[in-house]
Amino acid sequence: MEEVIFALSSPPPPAPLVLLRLDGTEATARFIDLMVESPPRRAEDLLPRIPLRVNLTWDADAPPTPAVAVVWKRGSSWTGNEGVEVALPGTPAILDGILARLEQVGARPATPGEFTRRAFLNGRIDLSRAESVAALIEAEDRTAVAAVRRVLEGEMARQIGSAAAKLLEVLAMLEAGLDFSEQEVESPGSQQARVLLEPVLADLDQMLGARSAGSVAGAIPRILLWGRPNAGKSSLLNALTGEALAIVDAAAGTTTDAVRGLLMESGREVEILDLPGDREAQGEVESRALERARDVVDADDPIVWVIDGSRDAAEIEQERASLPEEWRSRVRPVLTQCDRERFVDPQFLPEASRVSSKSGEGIDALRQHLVAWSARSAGQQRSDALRFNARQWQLVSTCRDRLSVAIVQADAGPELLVEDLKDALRHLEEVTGESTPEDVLDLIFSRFCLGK
Ligand SMILES: Nc1nc2c(ncn2[C@@H]2O[C@H](COP(=O)(O)OP(=O)(O)OP(=O)(O)O)[C@@H](O)[C@H]2O)c(=O)[nH]1
Ligand SMILES: [Mg+2]
Repeated sequence: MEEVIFALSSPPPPAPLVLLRLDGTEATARFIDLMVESPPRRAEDLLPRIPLRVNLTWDADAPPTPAVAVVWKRGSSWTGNEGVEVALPGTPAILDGILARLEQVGARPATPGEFTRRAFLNGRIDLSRAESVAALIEAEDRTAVAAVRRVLEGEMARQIGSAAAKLLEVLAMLEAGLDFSEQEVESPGSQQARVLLEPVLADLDQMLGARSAGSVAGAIPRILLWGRPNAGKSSLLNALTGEALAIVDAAAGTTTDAVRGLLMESGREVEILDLPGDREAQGEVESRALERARDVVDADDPIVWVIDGSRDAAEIEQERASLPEEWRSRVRPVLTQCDRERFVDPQFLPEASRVSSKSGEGIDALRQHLVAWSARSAGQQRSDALRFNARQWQLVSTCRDRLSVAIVQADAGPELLVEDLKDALRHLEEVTGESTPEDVLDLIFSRFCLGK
């Protein structure tokens, strides 16, 4: 039994016409209560989905108000509940009377987002779609609308769902192995689990890699740090974020996995990704790491080309010539280590920022530049990418990180692996609302406007 709620889901009156929505188990009966004097008086007279002209008489003394109503049976409305949509004149005095009458007969005003929440609870839409309803309302341009549409059409839910299903499959196998270890049910060994989990990790990386910045509320743009081994990329990440996120070492090839950081500047956030140095891979693990890094740079996020400015100008020139042609429009050179005695001539590469991660010189200015740059660079214009909002991005990214740890530690035994995987899965399921805690739902739906 769902309480009957109501709200105007059109811009506020005065207006020539407004749309009043009723939703809940006895929505039709409450609507009939608005028709004191005029037929039809019984719910059976209202045919579902067929627009019906009626006169609303909320008060015996007031003149009847002409309206057009559409009744939805349980299971066929947008929320999945019984519902009525009424188009009526948006005259404030009339509306006040009608809404007051609805309250008298036992309906109550909806809270912001309550219709969408009901649709979610009834399984009509997943959480990523529910959130995109809010994003659609806030969308500022056609690109944003196109991106939101793809989420509304369920693409995000499909991709997340498919990754979750694969994790669940591995979990089920591992758990069967644990439960029946005496009964000789074969449990996938760590090697096999790894083989099954690697593609899931790749899928998540791809989802995170395909994510682009945009004007959709909450989306975070991303910048990549790219360059030769030992250029000073990890040091730069640490200096820009003010945190010791990445390991720094004089040995070339220190960074083997992407390290994420968050830049914050005048209320805007940008994700910054430190990648392994560009080099010939030695060994299988390294070659996989480099392959993954190249996939990330092949997406169209802006790239900071980090250069050790103490190197020979001719060598740097050569490196520039070897950068892929397609990158040209999204590469920004940064000469680092400017505290060193030997440093390239100021005339050389004039468009490059000159910074030192060691002394901090130029770091604040670079941070400001990067945040401003990310807001107007290429990734922004794409409409074909899925866009995660900040909440979704954080969840998928955490899941990805947990999964990556799980894969590395797979040898430590199935019990630990099961725990890691469950943790990863929980984050993923929160994106679509499979396992979203009540207070998070409250927070999400409270961001909606009234009548949605
Ligand atoms: N003097 C000076 N040394 C720096 C600076 N930035 C980095 N270094 C040194 O350069 C070396 C390499 O730095 P990293 O930040 O690890 O370089 P990286 O590009 O991340 O290297 P890989 O991860 O191996 O590709 C370390 O010994 C750092 O201490 C700087 O601004 N000034
Ligand atoms: Mg590094």
